Amino acid sequence: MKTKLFNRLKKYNKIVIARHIGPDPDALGSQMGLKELINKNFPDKEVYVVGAPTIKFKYFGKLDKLPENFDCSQALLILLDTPDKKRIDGVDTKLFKDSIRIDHHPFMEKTCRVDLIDDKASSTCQIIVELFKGNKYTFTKKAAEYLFLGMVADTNRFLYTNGVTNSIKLFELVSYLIKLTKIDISTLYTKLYMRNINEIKLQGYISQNLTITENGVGYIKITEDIIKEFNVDSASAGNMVNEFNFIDGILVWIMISEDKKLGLIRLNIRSRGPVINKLAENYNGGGHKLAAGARVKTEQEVDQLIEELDNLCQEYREEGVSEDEDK
Ligand SMILES: [Mn+2]
Repeated sequence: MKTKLFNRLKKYNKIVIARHIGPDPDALGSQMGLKELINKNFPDKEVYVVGAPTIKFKYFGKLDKLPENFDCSQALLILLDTPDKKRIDGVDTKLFKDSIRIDHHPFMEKTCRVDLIDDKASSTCQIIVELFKGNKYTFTKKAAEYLFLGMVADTNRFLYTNGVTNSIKLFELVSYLIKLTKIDISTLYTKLYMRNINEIKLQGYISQNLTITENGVGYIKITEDIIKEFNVDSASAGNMVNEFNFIDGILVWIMISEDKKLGLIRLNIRSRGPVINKLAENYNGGGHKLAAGARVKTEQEVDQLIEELDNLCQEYREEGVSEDEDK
C-alpha cells in the first residue's frame, strides 16, 4: 500500500493536493499535513494545496493558487477524503499525468488512477500518519498538529473510532505522534472547539424546537430567516449536528438547512444505530454508515427522506440490535 504513494512522490516533481468542497478539519488537516510531510521528506518537490478557502478553519493556514500556465499533464494529483467526483474542489482529475486518492470513505466511484482506501480508518488524517510512520520518514510538529486535528474532528473527540481493531491502531498512532513531536493537545482542542455565543443560542433554539417522530427521528428545519435572526454562518446548524447525540428516544437526527441562493436544502444526518448512507445516496448525498449528508430541491423530498429514515428506525428497533454493538 505504501509503495503506491511513495514511488509516485519520488517520481513526480510537481504535486497538487486536493480534497472535497465544504472542507472539514479532516480534509484540511490531511491536506496541510501531507504538504508539510512532503516538504520535509522530499524537499525538492513543488507542492500545492488547492480548493476554496474557509474562514471557519483559518487556523489551518493558507491554501495555494496554482501558478499561471501550470502544466497538470506533468504533475501528480493526490486527492484526499473525497469519495465522489461531484465533491472534488478545484481540480479536474483527468488533466493530470497521474493521480492517487487517499480516503476512508466507502468506495463510491473511480476518480483517480490509483486508490488507497481504508474504510476501516476513522479519518483520512489517520491514514496519512500510518503511511509516514516508521524510521524512514520524519514528522514535523506542525504536520502532527494538522493531522491530530483531523483525527480528533472526524472521530468527534475519539467517540467514533470504528470498532476495537481500529481503536487500537488509532490510539497507537496518536501516541506515536505525541511522543515524537510533543504536540500540545489542549491548545489544539481550544482551536477546534471554541464557539461563538450566537451559535450556542441557535443550539438552544434547536433543542427547544426539535421534532421527534414516532420511531425516533429528531429533526429541525433551519430557514434563512432563523440564520439571520441568530446572526450565524449558514453552515452553523449543519456543523452542530454532532451535539445532538445521546438523546434518549432519538436514534437518527437531522439538521435541515435551506440555501435559497443555490435553490437547495441541505441535510446533515447522524445515527446511533441504523445505517443511513445508502439511503442518503438516493437523495444526492452519501457518507459513512452513521454520518451522512444529502441535498434536495423540495420540501416533499425532505418529508419523504424523514419518513424513510423513520422506517429505518422502526426496522432497527424491531430487529432489536444492541446499540453498543461494535460497528
Ligand atoms: Mn474525513
